[in-house]
Amino acid sequence: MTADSSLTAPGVEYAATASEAYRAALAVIESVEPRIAAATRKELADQRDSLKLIASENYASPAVLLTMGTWFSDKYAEGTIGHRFYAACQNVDTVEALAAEHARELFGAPYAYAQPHSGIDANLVAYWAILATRIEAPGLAELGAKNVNDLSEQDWEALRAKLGNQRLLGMSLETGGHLTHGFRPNVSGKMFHQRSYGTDPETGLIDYAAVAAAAREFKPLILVAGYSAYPRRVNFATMREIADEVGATLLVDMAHFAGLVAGKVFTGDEDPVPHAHVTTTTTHKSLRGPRGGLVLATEEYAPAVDKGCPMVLGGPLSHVMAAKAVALAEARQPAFREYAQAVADNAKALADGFLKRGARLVTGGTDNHLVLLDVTSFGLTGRQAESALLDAGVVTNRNSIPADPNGAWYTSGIRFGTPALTTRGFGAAEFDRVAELVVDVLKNTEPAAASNGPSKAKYTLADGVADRVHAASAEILAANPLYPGLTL
Ligand code: DSN
Repeated sequence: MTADSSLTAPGVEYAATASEAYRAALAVIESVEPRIAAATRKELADQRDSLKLIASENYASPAVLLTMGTWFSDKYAEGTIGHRFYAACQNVDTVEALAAEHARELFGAPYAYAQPHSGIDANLVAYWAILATRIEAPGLAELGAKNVNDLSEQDWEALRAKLGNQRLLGMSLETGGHLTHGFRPNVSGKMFHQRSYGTDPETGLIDYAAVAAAAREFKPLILVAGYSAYPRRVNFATMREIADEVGATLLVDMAHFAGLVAGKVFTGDEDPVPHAHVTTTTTHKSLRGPRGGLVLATEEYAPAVDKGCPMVLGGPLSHVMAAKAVALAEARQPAFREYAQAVADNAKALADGFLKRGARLVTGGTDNHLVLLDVTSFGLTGRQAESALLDAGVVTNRNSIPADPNGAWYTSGIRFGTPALTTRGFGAAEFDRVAELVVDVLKNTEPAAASNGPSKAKYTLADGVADRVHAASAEILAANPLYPGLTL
């Protein structure tokens, strides 16, 4: 397999080798549990046959996927590189060091920690590292302890009293923030006194003056920037100014747009890494790697982040760290920059395709990888729209919109993302066609009646529409195959 294992590369030299590898793997699995082999085959067929528009999903390369299926999965390696609580971790050390090196080089970060299993783990590591650096370190000095392991139960008691009063300011879930940014039912909303900033009700955009005013009043220890459903870029230099003014640590969660940072679409004030004290991400969204997390930090926060295990994490997933190293190596190739730019260009084409067909978009458009469509203009809830689209082979997810009249379960929005279909080779023309197909489905969907008015969940999709959309998308999908040349 060459470095150029881009999924859309013509010639697909890797395909024959990858096909052999997967056929062999499935034969082995089949001999033990044939239903799992069958489900694995079916999952590929289903992914090949649908328009995957979930903004947080992608298609990792065969190199990344194959890296996860090895005996690194069998190894325990709690601890850090060169300092493990288990014997025989020399190869895990190699893997983790390479993942961290690629991450540092790719993002220009002084320090990278590749152990988090997910984005939520990465954020928990970051929160505890910030607390440890900001709160525990002075405490440790006062107590004459070298590190947290030296603390007595009484010392911990004293520190817990200080920890429990810490404040966190993050973007609200309904305006695009993430659960882990202080949402009440999440541990982040329980371990901190939290407050949220939203977006301007007219424009839907982050109002930096309002964020600054909230920060001045609330005086958070941690200011969180980053989002899961905000279709715009963020000025991280301004966020850092706000954090500095109130003495907060700036944590940026770039899980959604890490690929656009890696691909140098977001640079300068839009690149979080030079501005944030700590940056977290997942590796499987626009970054196109394995499912997992990553933390980047300044020298100041690095020692505490490095203690993610045992503070928050147990044994690292060495096979996934290996796949992170492979994915990050791919993201350092020039082709990844072209991919990242195409992701952003395609989101714009999708947004324009919706707008010219009369749909309403939160913020009126996009300049990142996602588009948030307000489906109330079609008389639908997000739940109805999501289900009707799925009937037609269009895979999306419902999402709240600011001041959502339908709440967080039914919602009023559909979130679309371009990372996955861009990996398949879709361009602006294909995304315009996708917009046309989506609007066709939504215009032909009606809420069903319930005993007390229109249902928020049930709907009817006019006859023939699902077949029509399936047929149209089958043509575009066939022209842009997933894992071209890969046969099972
Ligand atoms: N579940 C991810 C998303 O869809 O945005 C975030 O955790």
